[in-house]
Order: sequence, then structure tokens, then C-alpha cells
Amino acid sequence: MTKERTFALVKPDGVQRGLIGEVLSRFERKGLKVVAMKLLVVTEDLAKSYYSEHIGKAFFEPLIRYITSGPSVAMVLEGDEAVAVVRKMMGKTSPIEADPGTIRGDFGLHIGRNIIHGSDSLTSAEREMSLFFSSDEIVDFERTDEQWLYGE
Ligand code: D4T
Repeated sequence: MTKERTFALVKPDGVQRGLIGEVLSRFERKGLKVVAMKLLVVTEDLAKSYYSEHIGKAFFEPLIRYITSGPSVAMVLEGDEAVAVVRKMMGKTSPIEADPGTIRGDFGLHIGRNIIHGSDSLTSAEREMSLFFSSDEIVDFERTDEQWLYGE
């Protein structure tokens, strides 16, 4: 068992479309533990750091306008293989290609409005968690159902 922490963001379209609860509920029911969470408007500086790998690409400027256009909900999720589990639950980047049953597959229609972000590796998770949260905002605790989620 490899317990991991990953970063996820319900993007402005997810918040405006009333999908915060739906997304959070899927993660909670899966067994992932929410160890940090906040609603915030991503600033332009934060957006540019967060998406620095895409600087220079044609979709970079629209991406920055989108992600800063209203409140988002940032969270840190903990669980066995959390990085891969969250990516799988989100579905492919383009909601058209994302499988039904995934968040993007069930709720999206356009790559530029794809509802959610989740870290793609443990290294990205560390970087993104530290961009959005200070260490004292991430809480260590046990969920009472943990003994029923994991084997011996
Ligand atoms: P994020 O980072 O938002 O979770 O998305 P992914 O990890 O799934 O995908 P990504 O980094 O390749 O893309 C970041 C962000 O840019 C938007 N995008 C991407 C876009 O508008 N047009 C494009 O052609 C691509 C590749 C969608 C997600």
C-alpha cells in the first residue's frame, strides 16, 4: 500500500455549474480523505506558476483567463495511490474523449472547460500543494472508516 497525497482543483466552470458537491462526493465515496480544502480566486501570478509548463502554447492565454475568471475550490486528497486514482476518476483532458463514469466524461463538452484539475505525478502534487496551501493548512487525521477501506 502506498499512501499518497495529491492536489485537485474544481475549476471556475465546475464552481459556477454547481458541481463542487458532486466532485467532492465522488472522491469521498471512493474513500479518498480530504486533508485540505479552500475556495479561492486564482490570481494571474498563481495561474502562470501553476501552468508554467504551457507558456508559449496557443491555448495558454485563454487558459489563464479561464482559470482566473471566478472562484475555484482547491483540495488535497489522501489515499492509496491517490495520484493515479484521482487522474482516473477525472478522465482524459478532453471531455469528448473522457470515458462516461469519469468527471469530465459525465459533465463536460469542451477541453477549455474541463471542470477539474488533478496532479499528474507525485512531483507535480508536491509543487501544486505548496502553491495553494501552507503546511499548517494540510491536516493529519484518521477517518473512522479507514480500517474498512484497506486490507491488512
Ligand atoms: P489540467 O492541468 O487542467 O488538469 O489538465 P491536464 O493535466 O489533464 O492536461 P494538460 O496539463 O495537458 O492541460 C492543461 C489545461 O489546458 C487546457 N488545454 C489543454 C486546452 O485548453 N487546450 C489544449 O489543447 C490542451 C492540451 C486543458 C487543461
